[in-house]
Formats: sequence, structure tokens, C-alpha cells
Amino acid sequence: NGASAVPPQSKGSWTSFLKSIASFNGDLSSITAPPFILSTTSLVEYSSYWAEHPSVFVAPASEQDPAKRAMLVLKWFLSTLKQQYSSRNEKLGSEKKPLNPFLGELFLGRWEDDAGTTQLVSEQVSHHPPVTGYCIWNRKYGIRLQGYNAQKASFSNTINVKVFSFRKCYQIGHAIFHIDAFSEDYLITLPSLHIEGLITGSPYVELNKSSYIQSSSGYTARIDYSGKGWLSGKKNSFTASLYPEGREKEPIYTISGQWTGSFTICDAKSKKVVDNFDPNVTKTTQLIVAPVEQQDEMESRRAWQKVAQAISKGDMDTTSYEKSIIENQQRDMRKKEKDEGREWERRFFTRAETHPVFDALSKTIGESINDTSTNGIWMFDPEKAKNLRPPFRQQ
Ligand code: CLR
Repeated sequence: NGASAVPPQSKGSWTSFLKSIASFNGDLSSITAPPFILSTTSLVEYSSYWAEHPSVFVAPASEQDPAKRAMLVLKWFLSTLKQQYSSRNEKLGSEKKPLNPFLGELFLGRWEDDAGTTQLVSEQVSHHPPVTGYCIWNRKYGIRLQGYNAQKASFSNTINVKVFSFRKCYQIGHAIFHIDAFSEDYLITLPSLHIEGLITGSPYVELNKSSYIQSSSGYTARIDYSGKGWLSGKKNSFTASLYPEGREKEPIYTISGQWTGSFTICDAKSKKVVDNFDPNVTKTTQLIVAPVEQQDEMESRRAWQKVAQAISKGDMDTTSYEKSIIENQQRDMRKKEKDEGREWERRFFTRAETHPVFDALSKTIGESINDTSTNGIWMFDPEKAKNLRPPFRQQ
């Protein structure tokens, strides 16, 4: 069973929390978790995990060979997994429940390093269901990633000890990686995940099944996750291969390793190692976020400041008091919009009828758009991006 990470005074509330989620079905943001498992970070910030290694992010732009370029996009995707799914365990000791973003919540920032300036815009485009839209771009290299996502939890009703460690979570949505110089698009699908370690009070994420990257240049990458490490015996293992569209049996590159550890990229024919990546060696670049006093009212860290302070102090009365101020404000805004017969205008995104790039690339990998689960198809709107505050404006 292992040692419990649940603080003694929270044992009771953790048990009832586990019971409540055993029969739970639906939207993860609506579950009430005990204080010790609450994070002071909003989910809208998670979009930044896509580019914490800006030079890996922009590398495909400088590669002339289309197959190698597709391999570099795959390498970048794999390089983000540790940040996306395991960095919180490292920092906080376990996975925590993020703050549930309100409609219109923003998270803006930029990275400055060898790759020049890489900019981030993340916006909560829907509250029911929760959907986050994001766009990350580097002008110098002509690279842009845009996407939106929601999560759906599926739960079994059987109250069984084993079941607690197998909360399934599907990610809905996708990302599109674009390279200006080659007018290339890469459609990225997202892995589904489990929350493990719930019984001992130290939840962590494990990835399962497969995800794909389909390029407009005719390459497909398939990544197979095996949390239990049935191949290598190590946790967080995966294997990936890059092949010409429709010819899975003829891979060009194969990759294997751990997404929390190192992985190697091999030429599939010669079996020679051509590249590798180790997230524990490759430093991340710190995202630059404006000081809270200079932030817009809708910016995440400013809006949640008081809630976050109360959570850090373990002061639950103030936490719920401050949270209810935000909730009431939001309720009033929704009511006003309803009365006036309009909808909240997203700051950087626009709802679209169709998604031409998605439609062109999704068939080979068997993906389809689920616009009811994401309250629409969300497109980053460069015109609206002119709203960015001066230091962050697109130069
Ligand atoms: C959000 C989008 C990111 C990748 C990512 C990483 C971890 C996921 C998160 C997404 C969604 C919310 C999530 C989280 C892990 C735990 C958390 C599923 C997909 C849930 C809501 C927390 C449950 C509460 C307990 C563990 C106490 O790009």
C-alpha cells in the first residue's frame, strides 16, 4: 500500500474525497478536493508547458529535409511531456488540483533566450465545459503553435480499491504546429491519461494509449505510451515511430525511452542513433510574466492572487470567500450578457464553423472534431492579438 502522503488531520476528508470521485462522472473542475491537494496555479497556465525549451520548439524551422523536419517536430513534442505531465510532482511533491479558470481568464508571457522571443497567449475560451485556447509563436523562426483543449473524465461506478488508481481522463482538442518557411502544418493529438497514486494521497499522471502527429508534408508520427513500462520495465515509457503516411510498416525513425527520462532517436534502417533528448539535462527557459500590479484584471495571477495567498496559508475560509467573489462577479457578467442578448467576447480567440487544417489532416489518423465538448472550434485571431499590452505585442 505504501506510506500515505495525506496529512493526519486530512485523513477523513481524503477518504470522503475518494468516495465522492468513485461515483463521479463529468467535468473534473467540479470536484471538491481537500485543501492539501489544492494548487495555487490556474489551469490556464498549463499552456506554457508547450514551449519551455524554446530552441527545441523552433529547431524544425532550420531543417531543409522534410523527413528530418518532421522528426524534429516529434522530438519537440516528446520533449514537452515531462513538463506537461510530471513537473508538478517534482515541484509540489504530487499532482494537485489546479484552479478552475473563469471565462476570459488570460495568461500572457514570453520567453527570451537563444531562440529570440517566443510569445504565449493562453485564454479560457469556455467555462462550461472548461476549455483553454492558446497560441505560442516565435516570429524570428516563423513557428506557431495553436490549439485548444478540454478534459473529460470517465469513471467506473464500482467501488473497488483498484479503481481508485485508474481514473481515466481523455483530452479533447488538438494542437497545430505551423512552420512559415515551408508552409507546413502538423496536427497533434493529445494522449489520454490516468491519475495514479490517489489512495496514498500522492496523485501523479500516467499516459496511456497512443497519440499522433500528422504533417501536411505526408508524414505520420505515432507515439505509444506504456505507463507500466511493459517493454523496458521502466515507468513512463513510450515508443514512437515516424513513417510516410499510410506506410506504418516502413518507419524512417524510431524513438524509445521515457518521457520523464531520456529517449533516443534512431534511423529505422541503419539502427544508428541520430539524436537524443534528456529533459533532466536540457534546461528550461523561465517564462517572463508581467508583475501582478501591471497585469490586466483578467490575467490569471492577478485575478487569483488573493485566493492563491489564502491557499498557501492553508486558510480555507478566506479561500472560499475570495473564490466566491470571483464566482459572483462571473455570474453577474453572464447575467448581464444574457439580458443584453450577447456573448462574452473572447480577447484573442474567435469561434469558427470549420477548421480547414484539421479537416485536411485528421482523416489519416482517424481523428474527428468534437465541437460540442469544446463549446465550439476555437481559432486564434491575429487581429485581436493587437490587444496585447505593449511589451508583449507582436513585433
Ligand atoms: C491540461 C492540459 C495540459 C496537460 C495537462 C496536464 C495535467 C492534467 C491537465 C492537462 C488537466 C487537469 C488534470 C491534470 C492532472 C490532474 C488534473 C487532469 C491535461 C485534475 C483536474 C486534478 C484532479 C484532482 C486530484 C488529483 C486531486 O497541456
